[in-house]
Amino acid sequence: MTRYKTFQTADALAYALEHTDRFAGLDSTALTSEEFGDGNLNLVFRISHPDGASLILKQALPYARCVGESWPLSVDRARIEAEAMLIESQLCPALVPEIYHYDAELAVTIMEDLSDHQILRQAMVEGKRFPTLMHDMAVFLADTLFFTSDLYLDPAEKKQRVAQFINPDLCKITEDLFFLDPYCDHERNNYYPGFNERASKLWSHTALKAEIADLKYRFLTKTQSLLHGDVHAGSIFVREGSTKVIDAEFAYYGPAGFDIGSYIGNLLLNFCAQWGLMDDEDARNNYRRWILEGIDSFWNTFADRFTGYLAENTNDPSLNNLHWQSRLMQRIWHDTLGYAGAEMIRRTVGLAHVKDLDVISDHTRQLQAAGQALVLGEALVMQRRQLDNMGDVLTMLSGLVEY
Ligand code: SR1
Ligand code: MG
Repeated sequence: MTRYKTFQTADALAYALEHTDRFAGLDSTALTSEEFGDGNLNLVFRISHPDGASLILKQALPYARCVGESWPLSVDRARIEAEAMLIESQLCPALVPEIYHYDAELAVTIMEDLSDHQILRQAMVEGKRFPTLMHDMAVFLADTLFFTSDLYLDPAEKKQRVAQFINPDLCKITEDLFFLDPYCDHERNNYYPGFNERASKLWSHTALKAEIADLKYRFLTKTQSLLHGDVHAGSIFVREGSTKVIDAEFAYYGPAGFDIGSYIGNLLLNFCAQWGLMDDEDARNNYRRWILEGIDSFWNTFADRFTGYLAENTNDPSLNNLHWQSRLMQRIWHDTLGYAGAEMIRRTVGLAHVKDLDVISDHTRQLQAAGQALVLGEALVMQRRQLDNMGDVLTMLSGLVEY
């Protein structure tokens, strides 16, 4: 019989005290425990002592928190998250929180408290800039996507990893929310009043639906790399000089471009949302340029690093072929653009929105910003194979959105 039970704040505190030494030597009666998770799926507790020691205890619920018990979910996602984070922390220790303890049965992970950081989405809503963010994310994605793939791993080990990260429940969320709902009149869809006509155009856009089918099929079938699986701006903590990627519960083996595209799609969503977030036109255009230049430098750093790994660390002699490697980079690039576009579309009409657009107070501006996201998203999906480099993307973007 499983020991699983849903934690209350007192359970979380007692469990953390018993299973970590973070509070050793401190008066345990002074510890406090609060549940502050506002994400879609889990309970998240912060246990802290007035002297400054603290930790985060995350517990997976057996259902999707944002919907309720009518949407059951396996708590095996806690195992997947902890095991993926351990691999990520071996590959890029500075870019993920430290894990102190993990319990598969209780679906509990205890990790470093990142309260001195801020969630990237909120920071970008506030118009903040982080000089090392783009470099850090390029390193995180290049290293995790290369060193978990057949380009580096022994084929037998890689196949074992594919099995280790079979994640049907969480993949199903993405398969539905990303690739199905926005393209039909689904009851889960959620769009702003006045956006109905724009949303319904998606449902009959035959050519777009064919491209989305292509992206979904690759998501379903392409076991290229161990993905984080949910690299949106709410899964990244930032502070000056530090970036930490959290929430790897959607991890599975899939197309590398899905992670890269999710990240770029979220940056572009903020780019569009700034239309309604920042009143001062000069400040807004400046911030928008920072985002676009950031995406450019992010991709260049990613591509240089990944290409360097291909040259130096590809173990399979058949894959050690320069012509094929350059074709591979081109395919990852096209996937990246497609998944970035699909992320932008699903965040404007699907179930899970982004705060960037939701908090815009002027309704007209909100509709315009969401409209920009939809137009850009569609263009990225539809034109991805004709966009050879970031310069082409920026030219296309400046033809669609004024900045
Ligand atoms: C029901 S979960 C909704 C969304 O939240 C997660 O972070 C994923 O992005 C998912 O699509
Ligand atoms: Mg999450």
